[in-house]
Amino acid sequence: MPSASPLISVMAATAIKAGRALRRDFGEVEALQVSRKGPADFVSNADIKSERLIRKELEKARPGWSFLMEEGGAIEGEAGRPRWIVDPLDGTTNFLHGLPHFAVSIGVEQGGELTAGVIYDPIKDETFWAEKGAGAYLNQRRLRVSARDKLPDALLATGIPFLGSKAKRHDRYLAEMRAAMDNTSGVRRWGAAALDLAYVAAGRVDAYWEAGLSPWDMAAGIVLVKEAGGYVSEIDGSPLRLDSETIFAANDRLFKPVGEMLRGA
Ligand code: LIP
Repeated sequence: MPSASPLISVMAATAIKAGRALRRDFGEVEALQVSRKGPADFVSNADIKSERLIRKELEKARPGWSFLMEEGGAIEGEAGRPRWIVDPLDGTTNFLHGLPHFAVSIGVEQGGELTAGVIYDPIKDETFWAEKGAGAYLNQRRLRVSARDKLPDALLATGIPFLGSKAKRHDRYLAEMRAAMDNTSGVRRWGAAALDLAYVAAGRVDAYWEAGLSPWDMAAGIVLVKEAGGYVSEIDGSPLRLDSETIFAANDRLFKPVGEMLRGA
């Protein structure tokens, strides 16, 4: 990897190891779709196994760091040390249904700031990574957000609220979606927020918005978008925090027009 720091190397090796295990389990899940019991227990097991593996590897590489993990929650390390923010399986619903689009996401927060992120897609074998000040990359290739600047050309990604969504804003969301339908070249819903953010960084989509995410869905992706030259905020334009209710990310040229479109909806 070009100019990958030792930290990124540890994160990437860990994400790839966990991702490969998930890919093996995914083969089982596909087979379980047709069984009467279904794959639900198997999938929550795969999720937990993935998190254990990640925790073990990261603890070995950087003893004393804190964790914030989807399954295990907050684990305090030594005071003043950085914190890992980990989603061991982002896109769980896709995984459960045998849809080959999911990822492992590992972010680092230091002194209240997100400083590094790795997102690994084990099906496409794509490692997205970024470190503050060092740029964003896909495998060996430097990433840059897209250069599109006109709303009618913009392709957006989103997360559609569903039963159990934390953010109760379905009507608001429908208005936003209507505005996107009226004004842009289309909207995609892939079902893995970490990859949606990685795709903004990679210029595959021009903007992304969703509500009701958790810190582990967003942490690594935020670093990727920023290091690829994009912007992130809440949908209402206020600064994004890890506990924000909404997220909006876009390339530098469309951040204003797409943001205004969503807010004006
Ligand atoms: C999921 C996200 C997805 C979102 C879901 C959930 P999980 O993460 O990737 O985009 O719509 O609400 O947050 O639960 O698979 O880690």
